[in-house]
Amino acid sequence: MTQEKTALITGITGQDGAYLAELLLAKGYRVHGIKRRSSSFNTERIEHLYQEPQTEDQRFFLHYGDMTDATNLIRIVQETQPDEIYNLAAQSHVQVSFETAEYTANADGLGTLRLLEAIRLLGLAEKTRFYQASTSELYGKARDVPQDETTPFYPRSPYAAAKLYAYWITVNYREAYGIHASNGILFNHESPIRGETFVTRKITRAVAAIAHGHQKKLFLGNLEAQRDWGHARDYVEGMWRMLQQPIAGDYVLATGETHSVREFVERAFAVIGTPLAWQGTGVEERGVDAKTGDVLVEIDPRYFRPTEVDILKGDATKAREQLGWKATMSFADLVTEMVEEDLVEMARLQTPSATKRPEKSQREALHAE
Ligand code: NDP
Ligand code: GDR
Repeated sequence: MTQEKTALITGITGQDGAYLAELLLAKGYRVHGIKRRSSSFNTERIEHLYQEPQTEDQRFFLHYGDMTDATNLIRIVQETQPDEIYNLAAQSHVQVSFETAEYTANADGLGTLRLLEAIRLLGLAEKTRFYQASTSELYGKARDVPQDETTPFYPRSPYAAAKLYAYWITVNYREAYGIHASNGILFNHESPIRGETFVTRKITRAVAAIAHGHQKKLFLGNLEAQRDWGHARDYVEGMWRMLQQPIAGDYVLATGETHSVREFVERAFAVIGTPLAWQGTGVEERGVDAKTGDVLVEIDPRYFRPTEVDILKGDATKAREQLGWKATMSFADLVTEMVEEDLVEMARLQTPSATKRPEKSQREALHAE
């Protein structure tokens, strides 16, 4: 166990925030998280970490806040005096960023600046280490494959452009003010608690719903996109390792393998024993059950993006050599874990004591991005 440190996590209610909070609490940290006020529950992923305010030796705290609210962020940083800040909060959906470009720039780009300014203005430049959740989306249309820390960026969405600003302002505050500020350039990482509108979880939930007879078909966009998919639990370990280095830096975290959306779909259906066959081409293409001929997958052009990122494949040599980090979960195991967890969840929702939940999950499936 490390000595007791205080960490502040923005985006604690998200996939990575939940895994990171678990990791830091297990290491003996006091963990403060920023959550947004929401009209419905948004703390499902961290409910198991919640402690009653009366608990002795309280080590987990939540604060209301928003990346677009500078005075709120300054106050929280002042009150918590963190040794480490992990900036994970973001409007993180690439397709949604085309519709909410200005908000995405504000939350993801300027939000990062607000936190760095809070560190500087409060005189914490020497005390507080900073992690920025940078992304493989920065590479966008980069010609070089695999991508590493030296590959030029070419963002392909308002999300990636906002994250580009966040990347460089983090580098700038490191160089200008000596803040221990690092960028983790993380390739896609997934898990059973991945947001339901990202393609992996959308697929695994649909496969589980189809297996339970709650859904007939899955509608997807571009099946040819290739991604380097790892497991989120591995990646939050890498974030922590970056902030334990004597000198700050920028690191790629990736598995080094790439797979298409099509492969992900095929493997997910294989977990429930359904072999897929493909018929037709373009938007008319269909994925059918090779045994029964039932149509299980169709293309919906609404899910095509104005500009797409065709292939991401990372080279994490620097992280392996300097942080001793590597991805531990294979693609096949990742898909299997996600489908199996969604099958369990789907079965749980079917129990009489949880009658309301299937309605909710079906509603969400209908609105999945
Ligand atoms: P999620 O979408 O699961 O979580 C995003 C978090 O940010 C949620 O807690 C969300 O709150 C919060 N948030 C969104 N907007 C604001 C705002 N304006 N103010 C305060 N909080 C806000 O993302 P992940 O956990 O998957 O990713 C974590 C970070 O890493 C993100 O910055 C993402 O862009 C980046 N990233 C993710 C990768 C991945 O593959 N997962 C890869 C590379 C980078 P709420 O719950 O209320 O919505
Ligand atoms: P990505 O993740 O854009 O890589 O961003 P997402 O899962 O949304 O898309 C991956 C690829 O799948 C294609 N696709 C679909 N995507 C969605 N969401 N829904 C569909 O129906 C669908 N059909 C095909 C997409 O076109 C794309 O090519 C994620 C986020 O976590 C970012 O925050 C993070 O920075 C990057 O990963 C690394």
